[in-house]
Amino acid sequence: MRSDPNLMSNTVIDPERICSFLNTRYLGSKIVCFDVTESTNTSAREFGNMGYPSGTVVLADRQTGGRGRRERKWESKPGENMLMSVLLRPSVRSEVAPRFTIAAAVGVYRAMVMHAVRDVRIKWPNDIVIGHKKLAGILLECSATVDGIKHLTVGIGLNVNTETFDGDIRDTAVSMLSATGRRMDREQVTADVLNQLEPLFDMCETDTGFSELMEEYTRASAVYGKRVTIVQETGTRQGTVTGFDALGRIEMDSDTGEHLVFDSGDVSLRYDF
Ligand code: BT5
Repeated sequence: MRSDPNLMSNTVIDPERICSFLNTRYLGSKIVCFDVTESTNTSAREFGNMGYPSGTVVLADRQTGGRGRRERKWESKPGENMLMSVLLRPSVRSEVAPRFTIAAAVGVYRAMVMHAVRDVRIKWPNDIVIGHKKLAGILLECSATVDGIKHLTVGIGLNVNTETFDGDIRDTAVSMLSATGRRMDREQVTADVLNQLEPLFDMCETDTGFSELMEEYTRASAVYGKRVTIVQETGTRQGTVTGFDALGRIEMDSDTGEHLVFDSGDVSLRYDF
């Protein structure tokens, strides 16, 4: 255990080094690192229930149960990537919680641009992609009561230094290293993402802030103006993406002439291009 009680780690990830790159007010005020945990999102949620402050960051070198949406798995080889969850206590209604996925996507996007990773786009709602390959995924989980949000967990898995991927994701995943040929400093990248995220999370708390954020999201979108298929449990709908609304939902003009709005919770999106 290190000397600063807010930086809890005796792991391969060095929180003091991450801190030395941070210029945030509250993100990373407490950093908890694990060599291994089931899922940083689960750990962050537990810390949330224990009263840890907004801005607590949980990092792991390896997850035994890393997850995506709807019971899907998040794969990551030890020592190579960023597995991070941020605990937030925003003062917003629970229906605007999906805004924080949008903010996280823009934060990762900006950090990739800073590191000169080319052709990075955001695939609504929660993927950062290069071409059709996935570089990062975001998993937002919300603990809410009837009174509103208790806390949010924003989980981000970013492929940093994986050279080659195996199994199901062999041909569909990409890393900063595989895209650029450059091995990256994982702690620096983590701090760069956090530095970008803080003002973007703040923007989610107001309608004007969020609409500004949405403009940047739309410019970075892989699907804006494109033909896509929305896949729901009840069937599929095809059309052209016309934008994203104040709750972070996707809007499209369907091939059958309807204007449709979809919530990220219910659907997946498939490229038609
Ligand atoms: C996501 O889900 O993309 C959200 C992933 C969030 C992971 C982070 S890691 C830190 C925190 N702790 C957690 O337990 N989770 C968060 P979804 O859209 O459902 O995509 C999942 C799909 O992405 C899988 O079914 C695979 O096809 C693919 N996938 C899994 N691992 C991948 C990887 N490393 N790179 C690219 N694609 C991957």
